[in-house]
Amino acid sequence: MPDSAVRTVRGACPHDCPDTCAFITTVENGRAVRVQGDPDHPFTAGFLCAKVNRYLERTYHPDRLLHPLKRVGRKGRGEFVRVSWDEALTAIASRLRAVADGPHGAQAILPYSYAGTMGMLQAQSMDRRFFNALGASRLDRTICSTAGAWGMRMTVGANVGADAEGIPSSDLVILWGTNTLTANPHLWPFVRQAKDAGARVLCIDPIRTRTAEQCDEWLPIRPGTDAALALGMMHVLFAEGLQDDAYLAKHTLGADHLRQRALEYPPERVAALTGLPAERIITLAREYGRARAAFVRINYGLQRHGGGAMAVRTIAALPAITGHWQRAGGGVQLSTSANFKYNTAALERPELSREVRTINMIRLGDALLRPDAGVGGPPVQALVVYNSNPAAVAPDRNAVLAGLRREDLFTVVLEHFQTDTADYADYVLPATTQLEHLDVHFAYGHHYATLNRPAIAPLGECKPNTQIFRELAAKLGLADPCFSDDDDTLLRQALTTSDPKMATVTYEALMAHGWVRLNVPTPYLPYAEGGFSTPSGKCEFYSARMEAMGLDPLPAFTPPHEFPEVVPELAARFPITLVSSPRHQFLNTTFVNVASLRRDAEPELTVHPDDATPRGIDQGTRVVVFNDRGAFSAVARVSDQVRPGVAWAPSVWWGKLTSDGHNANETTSQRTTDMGAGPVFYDNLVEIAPEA
Ligand SMILES: Nc1nc2c(c(=O)[nH]1)N[C@H]1C(S)=C(S)[C@@H](COP(=O)(O)OP(=O)(O)OC[C@H]3O[C@@H](n4cnc5c(=O)[nH]c(N)nc54)[C@H](O)[C@@H]3O)O[C@H]1N2
Ligand SMILES: Nc1nc2c(c(=O)[nH]1)N[C@H]1C(S)=C(S)[C@@H](COP(=O)(O)OP(=O)(O)OC[C@H]3O[C@@H](n4cnc5c(=O)[nH]c(N)nc54)[C@H](O)[C@@H]3O)O[C@H]1N2
Ligand SMILES: [Mo]
Repeated sequence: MPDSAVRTVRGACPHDCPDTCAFITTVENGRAVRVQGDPDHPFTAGFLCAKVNRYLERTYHPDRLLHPLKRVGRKGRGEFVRVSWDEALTAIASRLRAVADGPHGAQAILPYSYAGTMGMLQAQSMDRRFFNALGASRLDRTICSTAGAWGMRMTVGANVGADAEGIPSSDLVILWGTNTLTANPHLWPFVRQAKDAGARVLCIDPIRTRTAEQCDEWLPIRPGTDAALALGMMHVLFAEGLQDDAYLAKHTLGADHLRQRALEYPPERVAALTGLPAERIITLAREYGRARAAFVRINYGLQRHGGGAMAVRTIAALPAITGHWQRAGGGVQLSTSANFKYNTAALERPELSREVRTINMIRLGDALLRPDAGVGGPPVQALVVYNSNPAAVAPDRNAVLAGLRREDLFTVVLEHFQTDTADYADYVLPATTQLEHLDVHFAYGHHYATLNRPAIAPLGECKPNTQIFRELAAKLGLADPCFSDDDDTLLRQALTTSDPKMATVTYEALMAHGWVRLNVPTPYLPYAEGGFSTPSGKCEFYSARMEAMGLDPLPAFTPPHEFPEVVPELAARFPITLVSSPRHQFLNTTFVNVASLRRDAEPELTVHPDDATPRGIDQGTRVVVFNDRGAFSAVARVSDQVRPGVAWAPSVWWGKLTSDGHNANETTSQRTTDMGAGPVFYDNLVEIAPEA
């Protein structure tokens, strides 16, 4: 096709979001001129979010990295010179080889990646092969969802929940620990349909988010107390006979134990823990128990606390008590991701690997600085970062930056932009964006697989991650023929699966339509007739697996690490719980450098008047937010949009784009959740003071 022709290309939004939109790019004279949501896609419904509407501004941003760079200044200063691909790859390969052949072996090399793109090819194929064959340390990719995924697994067997396309049939929708309009906006049209048909919509969140504003009611819960609320609801459900005895008898394990446990959570006790009135806890339970099909949308916000896995496990038990799983629009959804069974073994080739140690990505600070602090194994001497910006997103940022500053650490960063992390690199390699490479996507908020075809040629000298790792493998002499597979071959390998839910997801269907629904009914009712994938095949109120792990086998309230009642001395010094959840216009740290989305804004902190007044904080006061781990500054907004004792710092800022160079992760800790070793970003006590 001549380059002058106007054409449209089907793609997939690559970002870490439940919605995984199907988009259509218009290309004119080789340049992308428009991206729009696919109007035919049942979930995308023809619209894109505030951020991805700016995808072209990001793609053609004047700061896009277009050539390999080599560091010339001190680490962190961001001083680089342009080098050729051959020079960069030769130097990287020889340094990685030297580390691998050194006293600590290849385990001294650590890959660091997350979901900057969620594509099966650009996020988990050639890169994994490369590090497997090298014998590098493994990375436990915990930074977002592992606590909740474990919680779901323990109760229902897998991270598989109710289908959002059933929501229009719901008569009660509970948005629980999720800011839908910001983090999952394509769910909203389904919620609207339910609302228009008479459903009540509730939001349970310590912050009156833009989502809470649109709901019938906001329940301002204390952070980290959701399990207590769910147990309080169970107390009332059982006490008032609102349970579904037939479903309980047929499809659950440990119902009698659970009923006993719920007796320990009378509304008065739950009110003291959650900060919600006892009367409201009772009426919430009644609303839930009397609903025909209540849809509970939990998301990852509520599991970023010490007891996050238990909280998800406990909430996930609710629809089995009331039998709501049996009806369209009923149930709990954390994710749909486990329904997608791409052939990850074919993509990643785990058999190329040997026994190596695993490092939890949220302990990056300790891994780089204090290997003795429980990380274990040899020191990290080389770090290869892609699809992630750990210098801004990882907790305990002071430790992370001190680690990245180590002169003996060799750091390579594959990026679109000169991020906080790229400033610490020895070599920066320019990567392609979604408009420039091939990929295929799963989703975690719906049931459609999506193909992404390249719409434009790579800008400058950019290369796809797959190609960069292919070339590095060649430079290192990794001989396995799998390193010659091209991206089309990888795509075909991803699809070689006999899983029945994937039967519709064929190469031909993707090429012809761009996206395809998994082989499941609409709406998909995963547990209507039981079929739980737990060891017992039942919904496990009682979990022998948790008992074997030394945990409470029954749902329980597990307080946050930094819960004032548990750590009164700490709370006396740092009385405010800081929630640093996403700013509407940012996607983690992606888009923070896009001018039309940042709009010269500065980091903000929303504080309740009860907390602001005694501290002499007014609207617009510049404040410092601090604890023993670190500090960052922000401009105060005084508002009852947060409950007293809670402050909100919309995130995640690039340190280098703030006035003091810091962000909220200066204050967050490297502690982990009860299961899944996940992060505890919102389990974070701080103090706030006007800046001196
Ligand atoms: N615009 C935008 N969209 C995004 C993202 C983004 O950065 N920007 N990030 C994406 C990613 S990676 C993820 S994981 C998802 C996250 O999306 P969500 O799962 O919705 O998570 P968060 O936005 O982290 O938190 C949601 C809400 O939980 C509340 N919350 C905090 N602690 C508690 C608690 O203990 N209990 C309850 N009930 N509520 C609590 C917060 O106040 C917040 O309003 O969104 C994705 N979508
Ligand atoms: N305080 C606080 N911290 C948080 C959170 C929070 O709510 N509060 N959220 C947490 C959560 S939920 C998550 S998921 C993590 C997310 O943390 P990250 O996964 O690190 O996400 P991003 O900050 O979006 O950084 C992704 C980077 O990948 C790059 N990238 C995108 N596509 C490609 C590609 O194809 N190739 C290459 N080489 N690079 C690419 C982007 O340019 C971007 O710089 O952050 C966590 N950190
Ligand atoms: Mo996330």
